[in-house]
Amino acid sequence: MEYPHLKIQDPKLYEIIKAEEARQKEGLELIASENYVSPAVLEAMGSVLTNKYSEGYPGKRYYGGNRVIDEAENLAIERAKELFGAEAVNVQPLSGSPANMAVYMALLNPGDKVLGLSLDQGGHLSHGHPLNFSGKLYQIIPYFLKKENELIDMDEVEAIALREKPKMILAGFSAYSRNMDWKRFKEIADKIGAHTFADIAHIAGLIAGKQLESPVPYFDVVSTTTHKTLRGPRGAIIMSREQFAPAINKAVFPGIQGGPHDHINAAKAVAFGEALRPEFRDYSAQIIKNAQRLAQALANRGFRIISGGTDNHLMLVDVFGSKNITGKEAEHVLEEIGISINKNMIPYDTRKPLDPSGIRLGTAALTTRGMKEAHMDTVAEFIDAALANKDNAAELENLARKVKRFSVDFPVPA
Ligand code: DSN
Repeated sequence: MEYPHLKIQDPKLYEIIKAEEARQKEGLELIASENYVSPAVLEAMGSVLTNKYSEGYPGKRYYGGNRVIDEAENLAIERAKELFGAEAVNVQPLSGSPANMAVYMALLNPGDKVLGLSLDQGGHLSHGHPLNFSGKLYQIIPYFLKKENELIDMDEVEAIALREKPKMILAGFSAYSRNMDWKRFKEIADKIGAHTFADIAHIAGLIAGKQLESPVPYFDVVSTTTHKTLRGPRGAIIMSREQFAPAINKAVFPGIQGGPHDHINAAKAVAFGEALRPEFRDYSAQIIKNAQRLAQALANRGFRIISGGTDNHLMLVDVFGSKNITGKEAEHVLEEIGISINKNMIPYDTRKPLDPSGIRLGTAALTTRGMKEAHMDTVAEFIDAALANKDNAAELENLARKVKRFSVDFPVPA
């Protein structure tokens, strides 16, 4: 991409951006929460809509001059409703954690009990980690995966829910590779009169692309970030039943946020428009096919995949148990050869979060670049070879050259 003004006015930052462009082009992005947006999304993000202040909501703003901004925000809302079949949508959350904070504020009082998947088993900081607002302000009752099969144990969720009677049941994850039983979560919540809140940040694109079941028909509230499999700008939205919309809106503004980022909300509208196109279904189907092939290719090379495989775009790999290399070491070695991944705790990990037993891999970004199943075999080969040669600098250099040659054949949208 060209940045003619930056190049002249701020060459230092221009060089930094160009270096990041090169890194993205010449390497393989396997961080499960990342993706590459389209040039149209980038253009909306770089538009003059960033110049506006528009506290409030369409038709009810605290500043003048918002006629055009209202149109952009309404477009984003209408497209999100159509995409997910939601009754009401708030498109203003700046990111996933503030979106989730707004949901807590709308549905609960401080001190209320919430049932959420434990972070070290695939949950998220905002689902109740002790250092996060969620764990500090609310009483979090964690549920865990079944040790034998590393799956959410819905009977255990039900037993805990009946015993603890939480005010809200939270279903969602940042590192779980299997389908969610949304309907069963709702049935459990109904037995105790609890609210249902789904965080679909990781799989929103796969739901929008009609590849995975949606919680929207069952749940009270559903949040998602917009930049992962959904392939939009960094940000989030909150979908809800109409009855919860006033409380959600109040919690987002003035509860947590001030002026919305109108350029980002416009870019969300662009991304939702893209996801409404039929080809987005093919894209999301390909993400899953690629993830399943990558998991299989790694398993064939002796890596243990948590729960034995994946139903979505991501997988957790027990590199310590499989190859005696820690997640931290694996992240470092793979970065040396141009592959970005993140270290990750595996269920019932005996190691620590900053040097855990696992790594997390996702295929949304590589699929955006046009990769198919056969390419996943090559990616698995690179990963395996790098970890096997972690102390062999010459071989790592050789692999880095191969990764670069392979990567540049798959253009990054820009
Ligand atoms: N940081 C995101 C992820 O990697 O899953 C979640 O917030």
